[in-house]
Amino acid sequence: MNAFRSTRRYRIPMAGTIIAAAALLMAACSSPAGRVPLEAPPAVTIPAQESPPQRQPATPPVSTPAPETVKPVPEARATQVHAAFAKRNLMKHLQALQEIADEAGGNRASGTRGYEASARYVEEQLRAAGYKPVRQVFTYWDEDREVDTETFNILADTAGSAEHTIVVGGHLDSVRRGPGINDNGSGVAAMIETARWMAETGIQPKNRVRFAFWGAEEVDLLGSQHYVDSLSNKENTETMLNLNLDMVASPNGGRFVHDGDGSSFGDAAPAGSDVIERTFLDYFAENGLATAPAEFEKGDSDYDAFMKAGIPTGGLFTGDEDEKTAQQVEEFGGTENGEHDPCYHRACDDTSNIDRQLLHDMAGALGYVTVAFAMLPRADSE
Ligand code: DTR
Ligand code: ZN
Ligand code: ZN
Repeated sequence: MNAFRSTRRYRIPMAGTIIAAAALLMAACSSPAGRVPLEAPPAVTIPAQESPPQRQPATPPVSTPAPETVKPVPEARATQVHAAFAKRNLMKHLQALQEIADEAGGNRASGTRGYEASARYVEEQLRAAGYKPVRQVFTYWDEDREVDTETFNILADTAGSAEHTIVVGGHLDSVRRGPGINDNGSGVAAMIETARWMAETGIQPKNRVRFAFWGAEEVDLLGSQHYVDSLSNKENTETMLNLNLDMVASPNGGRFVHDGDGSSFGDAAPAGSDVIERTFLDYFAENGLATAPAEFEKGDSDYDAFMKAGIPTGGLFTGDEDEKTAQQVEEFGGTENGEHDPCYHRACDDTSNIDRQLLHDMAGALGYVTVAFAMLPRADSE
């Protein structure tokens, strides 16, 4: 699989090019007629309530000469956020998830006591920060064991307008073969710390941020699909965007940002995904950190359900079993021809399988982009 192309993509963010696209994103998700894509939209027919809205696939965005991004809030500029996350204890969450797996037979897979204990840990962390997490239960047929299995997502909301909801998602379950510390304890740790950081800074989000810890991703992306399928048409159009975090601390990894504008892979991510990508790129450029685009591959992670539903999507990834190219070594360091994560889906995906610097870089990016969208619209945007 060639999930991403390693192209250096430093870019100095442009002052004064900010808000038009983001404002359209917001207007789109509150429009009574449904989401309005940023590019000239094909006609969209919203069917009856029983089935999820079937949108026309977004037209591949044409390249824009002056990229629009979402401006940072003044008190949360990219370098400040990076510095703030460098001091946050992300590893403690990974150590806790490791202990949970150790006590539960070596994994945290959906439907097991390792998953239940992982969920309780996440819920405690969220409650201690003032959130009120809820479980969204669903069942699925476990083909290996030939049993109906019950599992759940965990959802926790900030204050802010529900008409412009930002879903920050990452899967909480591991495979049965290992503890899943990079895949996806790393994404979970970044989400918990973003939630805690937002609560601690006292920031008042204008738009609701919903932190979503998905179940059964490793079965077949089931939790995120269940969530999207459960949205009414109104809730669908009120979902401003999805940010996906799945594997963000690969030991031989890179800083991969999903190709929302289709400039690298020509994929048709829903209109608005370009703004998300550029906002992530601003964070990395401001911090002098190299990135490379990651392809949105169907069926690869929890962004899939959102994309199929026409919801703008973006996210971060640091690589799985693919091998590192010479160019990626130039950009990110590491070992040429080594797997980005040699312990992918293995028992050795433990706390030693983590690039801590990468974890902090990516968690800061999540914090920055989440808050940038949560604070829209900004009167002082220029
Ligand atoms: N679905 C992930 C691994 C994975 C493969 N490609 C991507 C791209 C973006 C994020 C994650 C992934 C897993 O959980 O195994
Ligand atoms: Zn996995
Ligand atoms: Zn994963």
